[in-house]
Amino acid sequence: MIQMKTELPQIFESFAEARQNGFLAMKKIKDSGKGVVGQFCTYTPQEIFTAAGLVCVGLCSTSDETIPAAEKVLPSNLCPLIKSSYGFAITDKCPYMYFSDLVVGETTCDGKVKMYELLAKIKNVHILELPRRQDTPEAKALWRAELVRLRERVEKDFGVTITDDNLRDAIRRRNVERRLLKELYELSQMTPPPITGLRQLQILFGAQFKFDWHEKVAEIQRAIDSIREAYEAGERPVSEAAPRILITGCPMGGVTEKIVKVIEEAGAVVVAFENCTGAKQMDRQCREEGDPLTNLADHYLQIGCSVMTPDNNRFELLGRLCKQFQVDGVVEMTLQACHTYAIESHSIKTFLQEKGIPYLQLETDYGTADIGQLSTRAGAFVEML
Ligand code: BJ8
Repeated sequence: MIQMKTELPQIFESFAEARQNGFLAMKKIKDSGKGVVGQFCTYTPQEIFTAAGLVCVGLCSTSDETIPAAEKVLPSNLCPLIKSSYGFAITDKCPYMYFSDLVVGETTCDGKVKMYELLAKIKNVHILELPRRQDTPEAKALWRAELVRLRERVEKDFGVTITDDNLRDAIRRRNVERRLLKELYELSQMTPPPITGLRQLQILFGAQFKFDWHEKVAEIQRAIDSIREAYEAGERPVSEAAPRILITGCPMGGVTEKIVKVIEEAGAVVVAFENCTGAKQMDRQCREEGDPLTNLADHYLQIGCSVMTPDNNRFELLGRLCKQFQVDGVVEMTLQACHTYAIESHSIKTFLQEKGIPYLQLETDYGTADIGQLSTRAGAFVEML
């Protein structure tokens, strides 16, 4: 078991509190007359919305609460993220979805693409055509053209003008957030890490639901400072002997924190998240000089994700993080019926085997019935490290 001495200050709330507080913040935002854009994917260039003076919020749902409602329309053997997100939309149970004036999705996996067709019947939806290649001039040109189309759609729907200077300022602000969140998670390069993986995940996830930029960056900075201070004062919430785990795979948060819990209850510590909740979003800075739309297009298209073919950038980041965080093992979380991640898991396993890094794939959904089984598998994995 990880040795908890004293609790670190509660800088970011639990998932439930983060959502709850986010709801209240969203209501205030709407009351102030601001427009809201909901997004589903890390490929969405949120700088276009902030440049327009809008607030953007992630809509990927993380609980099974509305899956029965979604399954009246969608097949049951579909990814829980898609079912849950759609379920929240049709039941009006998610204020973020409810308050979104525009919902932006991309042509990522087939399940999401077809769900968006249904979503468009009840919400104002814009779909970005995401290429599946990242390295060809045609793919780059298509993606840039799609960002031009998004900018025009936002300008039309919200009656605003988005200037290049607005975009540059939005890029600069988002880069500040990226840099700070990266600084925060890189604290776990230390041995032993200064925070548990669960705490790191809570901070990364919670940061999505902070809508005031100044407050957000100040809060992340405070989190960094207090974690450092506690460590320098001798706080060691994690045992030095705990095997160091990196998590890869599908996006995480909400109920899927169960994966982190079973790993850490087995005596290991999660030091890094390569997925969309973690490094994938924060690892690189977007270029600030030059044409902002080209910079955004170049930046976002290079995100490593199993929907790309080939998906070289995911492997590059994964290999780099394994070294940087000196990991003893990698756990991949795949959501049920996520074909792209499930298929790519074979290549990930081979890639890690060649580096001599042990690998475990855990498939799960948004329920809690499999916790016993996950715990047994995580326990056996940690024991052999
Ligand atoms: S950039 S990881 S947020 S696509 S888990 S819905 S792929 S069937 S979420 Fe993702 Fe963007 Fe990639 Fe990140 Fe489909 Fe798989 Fe479900 Fe998924």
